[in-house]
Amino acid sequence: MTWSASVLTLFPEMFPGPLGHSLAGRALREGRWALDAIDIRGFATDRHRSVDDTPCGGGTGMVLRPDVVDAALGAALAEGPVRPAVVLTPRGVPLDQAMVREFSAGPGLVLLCGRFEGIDQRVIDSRGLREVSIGDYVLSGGEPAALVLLDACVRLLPGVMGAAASGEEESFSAGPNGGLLEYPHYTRPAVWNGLPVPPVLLSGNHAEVARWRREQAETLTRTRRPDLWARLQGTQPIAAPLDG
Ligand code: 6GU
Repeated sequence: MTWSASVLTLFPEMFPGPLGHSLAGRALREGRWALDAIDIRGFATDRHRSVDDTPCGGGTGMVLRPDVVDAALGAALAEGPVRPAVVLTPRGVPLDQAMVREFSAGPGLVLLCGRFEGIDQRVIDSRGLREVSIGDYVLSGGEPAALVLLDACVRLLPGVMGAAASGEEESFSAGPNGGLLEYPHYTRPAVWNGLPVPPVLLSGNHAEVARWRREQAETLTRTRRPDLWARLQGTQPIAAPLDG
């Protein structure tokens, strides 16, 4: 079975976008995954093709209508095998590599891209949609987040990455780098703009190289990502225990 993504959006022309290029694009053309961008507006029922309405309780902006979104979701979910349905929203659960591995190992995804101020919560709740965010900043819509999530999933599919990079040596994996941030990379020339490659990397001493890379990865993780470092140490970042 082909890993297949259906993306519900008001801007279907944004897809495949960057995923039509490079590794993901080649894999898409080779049929290693499939992408269907579905225009939510195609499920509008009134003569104005309206998809949104004013928020109950007042406030700025517009909210996507539950009837229109539900019809679009129903159409997407009826296709092929049962797939997890995700809504991309800044208030979602933060995306991480464990979630990416879970989605990539499944049959595919149905992705709902938020726009305007939001989506009527009743359709999210009644369809059991998983609310997912890609980080602590605000995008103007869920489309770039959907592209990010799909890229992360697709690169883990069999035959997509090739032999060059096995995916499991990089940051956030349980591979040889142990969930640390990646160490820095260098290539020739040995001196560039007066800047030398760290001599250990030219020493031919594989054990020394491995030790240096581990130290670099640990220092980077400790300084840039104290949250990750604390988790790897089996401790919590400076927060009071709930009890005791
Ligand atoms: Cl998933 N959507 C939007 N609109 N903004 C975000 C996001 C998602 N994740 C982080 N910021």
